[in-house]
Parts: sequence; structure tokens; C-alpha cells
Amino acid sequence: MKILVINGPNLNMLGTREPDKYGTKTLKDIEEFILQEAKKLNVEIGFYQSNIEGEIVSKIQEAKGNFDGIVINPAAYTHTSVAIRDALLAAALPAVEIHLSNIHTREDFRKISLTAPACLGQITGFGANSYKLGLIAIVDYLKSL
Ligand code: CA2
Repeated sequence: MKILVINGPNLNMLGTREPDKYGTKTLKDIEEFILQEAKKLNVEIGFYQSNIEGEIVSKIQEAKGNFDGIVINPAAYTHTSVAIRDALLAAALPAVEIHLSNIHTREDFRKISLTAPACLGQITGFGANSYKLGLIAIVDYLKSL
């Protein structure tokens, strides 16, 4: 089983600023943390991060046939991107949306996710553990098919 983990804009800056909101781990730290869980679950992981909406759309399109599922933190595009939502729907791959912070306790504009309706569900507010929980959720779902 192969899972693609996608991270959106500015998440390459993790660990450098706003630790109160997003924690002190870098993206590399989080990727290592995900790999530890992937090993336990016996699944392969592909990682992708981009600050560019169209690149994320292309990666989701390419994922069809190459991956079994997607764990995605669309970051700020969560709240704006019809293009990423459409790509997730078109790929028709099971996906779980995750967030480090709890988007429902923040500014009103963050409470709306355009991308979550294209996913099986959303995990939000557990810091780096959101990625681990997202991975467990997608693997559990795929094993149930
Ligand atoms: O909580 C999350 O995971 C978010 O997806 C993070 C996004 C934010 O726009 C979403 O509303 C919620 C922001 C990621 C920015 O990450 C930074 C990390 C370090 C320094 C600056 C930004």
C-alpha cells in the first residue's frame, strides 16, 4: 500500500516561526515521524510539498495509479482552492485532510474548508500527531475495502 503525503504553502517553514500555532518540529522532523508510523503499519510513503497551487493539482492528478490514498494538509489553500478540491474529486483517490492547528477555533475564514468535502474526513488540532492520525485513518479505510 502506498500513501502520498502532500503539504501545501509555507509548511516548508515549519519550526522556524509561529511555534505557538504550529509547533517546533520542522517538516523534515514530521516526515521522519510519519515514516516511523508507516513502518509500523507496513505502508510506503511518498512526500510532496509545494507553495504553488497548480503544482499540487498536478501532483494529485499524477497520484492516480501510483498511490492508493492521500493524506493532505492543503495549508492556506484549504480555505480558497476550488482547484485542489476538484483535483481530489477527479482523482477519486481516498484522502484525509489534516491540520496541525484546530482550524475551527481560529479566525472565521479558517473555519471553512473547500477541500474537506473532497476527503473522507478531516483531522485538525493535534499538531504533528494529526499526520499520524491521518495516516492511521487512511490505512484503516483502505484495509476495510
Ligand atoms: O494548521 C494547519 O495545519 C494549517 O493548515 C496551517 C496553515 C494555515 O493557513 C491553515 O489555516 C491551517 C499555515 C501553514 C503555515 O506554516 C508556517 C509555518 C512556519 C512559519 C510560517 C508559516
